[in-house]
Amino acid sequence: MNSSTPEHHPTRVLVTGGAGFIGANFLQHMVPAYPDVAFVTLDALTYAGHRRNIAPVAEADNFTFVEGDIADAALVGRLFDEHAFTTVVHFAAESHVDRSIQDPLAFVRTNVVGTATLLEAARTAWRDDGDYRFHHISTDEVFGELGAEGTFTEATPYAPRSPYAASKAGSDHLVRAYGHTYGLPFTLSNTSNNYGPYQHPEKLIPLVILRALREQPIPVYGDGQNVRDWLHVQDHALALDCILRHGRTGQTYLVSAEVERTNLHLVETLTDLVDAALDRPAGTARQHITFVTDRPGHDFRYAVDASRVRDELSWRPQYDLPAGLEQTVRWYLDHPDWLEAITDEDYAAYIDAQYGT
Ligand code: NAD
Ligand code: TDX
Repeated sequence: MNSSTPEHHPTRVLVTGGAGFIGANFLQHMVPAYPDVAFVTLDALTYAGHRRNIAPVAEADNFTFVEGDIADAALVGRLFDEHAFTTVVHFAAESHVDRSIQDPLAFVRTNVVGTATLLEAARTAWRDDGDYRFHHISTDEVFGELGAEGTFTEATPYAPRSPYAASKAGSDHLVRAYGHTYGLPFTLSNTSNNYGPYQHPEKLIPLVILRALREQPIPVYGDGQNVRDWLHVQDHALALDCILRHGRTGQTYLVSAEVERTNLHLVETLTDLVDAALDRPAGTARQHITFVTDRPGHDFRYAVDASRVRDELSWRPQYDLPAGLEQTVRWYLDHPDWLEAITDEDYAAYIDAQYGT
């Protein structure tokens, strides 16, 4: 293993969680961009993963889909043997904070045990001095919450506050421990809230678009003054492409477009965009905004300082928030079949349990 390689040249890449929101956007960028690189995605197709998210790359010669669990050590070991991966890009996770409050152990199993299983397989397979890299995708939520001022940096101490954030923090610690103890060549990124096409409508932005479209109550937790920092998922995919090839081994990169909004401001913007796109009278969807009981332990504010990824790797976001939100609203309105498929009986049961509507 070489822990000081400055550049990495991926050849055979295992992408975990490729049928989910960010993984699918990443594959839709990478598979056509690098036709000589083989991509294998391993995804358990939980409620959050859908084959139709990877339909645009499914037929490509350099793409293979494997249905399975990252915590299945025998399967993961067999895939390493069969494909001789040079690279792992690890997205697979339980990703929704509200679900982690209902069922924390599912998060520990996938996010902690699943990540450890992948790390063990990589450590076992990568015993020579080859050009290898394990890139771990994580979240800014590992740093806890901010007050009205300040930003997270790569030096911010970990202080996770939800079971989701704690399980992601555990996975980050494991990745760094494998780097330190075994010399496993890794990079790690902590990203702010993503938005864009193919996001499951349990998350705020697609949930609001869907419910504005259907003229259903639009739930805003607490007083709507919590702040999130929003990054378009396609900009995230470009940042990951950059970090994977040019990021320094053992380094962490915080990724964000550094665009903060209160939830209420964002929800009002989205409802207005949906009305405009559907030629409805202004204010139609706003009438459905409903303040509901706050999320337990709700983090007040996230804000990320992304200067390292900008300065070291010259990455810049392409979308500003107004253009990104408009494109996103358009995408959901233009994909009624996708919305129909994803809002199945399980989704209805989840919404009923979560919101009672
Ligand atoms: P997602 O929930 O949309 O997708 C997760 C994918 O992982 C799904 O396809 C699911 O089927 C798969 N999966 C879940 N458990 C699995 C298992 N045990 N084995 C194999 N596959 C499994 O999540 P996302 O929003 O695309 O997030 C991807 C990654 O990015 C996660 O690690 C998440 O923590 C991180 N992240 C997300 C955001 C965000 O705003 N969405 C922000 C920062 C970091
Ligand atoms: O119905 C809602 N009403 C509401 O007010 C929902 C679903 C959310 N919210 C609030 C809670 C948050 O302050 O909106 C904000 C965004 O909520 P989510 O979309 O659930 O995202 P968040 O909890 O911020 O976490 C997201 O960003 C970081 C992803 O789900 C994580 O996977 C990622 O790590």
